[in-house]
Amino acid sequence: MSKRTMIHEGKAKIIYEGPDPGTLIQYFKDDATAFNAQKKDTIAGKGVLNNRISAHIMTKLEGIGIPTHFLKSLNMREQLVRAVEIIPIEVVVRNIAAGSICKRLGLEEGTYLPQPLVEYYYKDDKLGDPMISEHHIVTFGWADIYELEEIVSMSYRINDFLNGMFAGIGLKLVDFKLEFGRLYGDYGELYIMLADEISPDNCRLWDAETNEKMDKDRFRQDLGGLVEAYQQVAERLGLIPKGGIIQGGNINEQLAAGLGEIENELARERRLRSINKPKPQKPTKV
Ligand code: AIR
Ligand code: ASP
Repeated sequence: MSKRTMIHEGKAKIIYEGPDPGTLIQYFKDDATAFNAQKKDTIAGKGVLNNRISAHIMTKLEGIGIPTHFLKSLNMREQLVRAVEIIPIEVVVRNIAAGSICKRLGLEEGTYLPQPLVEYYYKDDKLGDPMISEHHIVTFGWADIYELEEIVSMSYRINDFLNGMFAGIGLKLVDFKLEFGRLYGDYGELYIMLADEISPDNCRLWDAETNEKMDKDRFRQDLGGLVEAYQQVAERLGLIPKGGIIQGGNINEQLAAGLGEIENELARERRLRSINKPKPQKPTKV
């Protein structure tokens, strides 16, 4: 690992150069941060669980025709992904009010929204990821209208799919954050694909019966039991054996290793779908 070229170190992941051109290795750290890294901690096993959960969800999304950067699981903490050009926008989809929308609009936590809501934030830690509109995105050229349309339609489809998937295991999908990237094909075609990760670090998940929080809010709000909650999510998804792979802060290495192989079988059957992007024009209105 020491010989590898690090491309980028983020708050929860490290990106290394991949074995082949056009590939990267995504390493999941145990670090947890919140409120733009003002709050920090290391939580043993979090990276292993997020790697596993995210690999599973990305594979399922590929199965319904959502192109993702995920190629395959490599080991407990690493996955091979396609090198994409990250679009600097965080797309948040909300079904139930929680977190920043409650503060911003004075909504009571737990209020069901009349319909799923898509929001955009500009991905810039120095600015604290400010909320933006579609007009900001197009005006500053972070994405064009065709890309944005693709991103929004993918986000709604992902929401539909994940809502069903989590409902099936007794969890409410309150909200989640997505990131997308561009991949250029050999013939100049453009693929927009889901990037980053989907895990309890960037979804809010509540137990359907008790409304108990099973996501990073356990850390943000000092509720404790973060790894236990993430394990519960992984266990309900059928990804780890009952009782979990992290016990008393220690990872059962034997159990954790090799858990990704089923997903890798599925990942081999990947399809790509390009968007027909005409020559960019300067749009005036979205
Ligand atoms: N999120 C946003 N920035 C980073 C992350 N992880 C996720 C949160 C939450 C959703 O986006 O984890 O699921 C909305 O966050 P907020 O803070 O805007 O309410
Ligand atoms: N991940 C972001 C941070 O570290 C925001 C959050 O999840 O609260 O600050």
